[in-house]
Amino acid sequence: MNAVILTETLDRVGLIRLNRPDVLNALNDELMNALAAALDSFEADENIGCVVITGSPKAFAAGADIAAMRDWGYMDVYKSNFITRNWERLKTFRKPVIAAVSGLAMGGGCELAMMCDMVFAADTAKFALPEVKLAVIPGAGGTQRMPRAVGKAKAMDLVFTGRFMDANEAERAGLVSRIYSADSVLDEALKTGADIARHSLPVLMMLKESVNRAYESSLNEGLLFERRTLHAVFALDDRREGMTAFLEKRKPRFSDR
Ligand code: CO8
Repeated sequence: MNAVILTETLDRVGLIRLNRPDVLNALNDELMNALAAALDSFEADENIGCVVITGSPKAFAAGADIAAMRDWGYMDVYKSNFITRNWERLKTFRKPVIAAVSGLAMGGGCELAMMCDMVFAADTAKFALPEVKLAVIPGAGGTQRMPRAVGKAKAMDLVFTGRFMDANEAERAGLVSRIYSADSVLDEALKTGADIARHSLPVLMMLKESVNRAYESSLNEGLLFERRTLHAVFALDDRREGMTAFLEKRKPRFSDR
């Protein structure tokens, strides 16, 4: 049987490919556990500064596995704590993550992309939260992250109709940060990942935490968090090295400390 997740290390970038091609990368427990394990290992690896998650040219992921879910009842999902127990490892992952999305990102697949820090889309990418068509609702953050990304009106439009949003609309609306051709999107994500991973890792982690505060707190609390984190940066060897290298007109040599 094929592995449901394929991982590679390209210098300081960890690459994770979702790999259930027969079902358009539909997400099930096996895949989400494997994804969590891959993230654990990239988190622990001090030589990894950024992670890229991708699918196939046809599908990033077509959602949670409908065949797996069909016969579950309330007590099955409540007792086993469906989703919370193992589907949200990305939420606590501390290094930068780029989603490179080609083809379909539907339901849980769209939610997975939204758990990443940035979404790079192929011009073939299509995003949807089509759960309403199955008489279910998004369950891995779709009703919360989509309005934060694209605003309430468009989020309502997407969840009520289940329609597709193409890459251009998604970029205009703020869900996607860049669009590339289908054959270059992964390379571009890896290139950007390599550029990001050249920076000081603790500073990247502090940036991620600080931007995420914008979603999780009031403006005043967020500003205070940013200010205190900025103060903390002055404890880093890398901060002194970054400024010294600039003044000495040379490239910085970061130690991630
Ligand atoms: N789950 C299981 N199998 C799937 C899924 C899925 N989400 N999507 C596609 N497949 C399977 C198909 O059943 C088919 O299998 P088979 O070859 O054995 O018949 C195979 O993948 C290929 O699919 P199609 O033949 O349908 O391919 P098309 O190109 O004709 O159509 C579509 C592609 C439009 C993507 C179509 O497959 C489709 O509509 N899929 C369902 C998409 C969907 O509704 N996704 C949302 C699922 S619900 C959800 O994600 C949230 C639930 C809340 C929990 C959230 C946790 C993250």
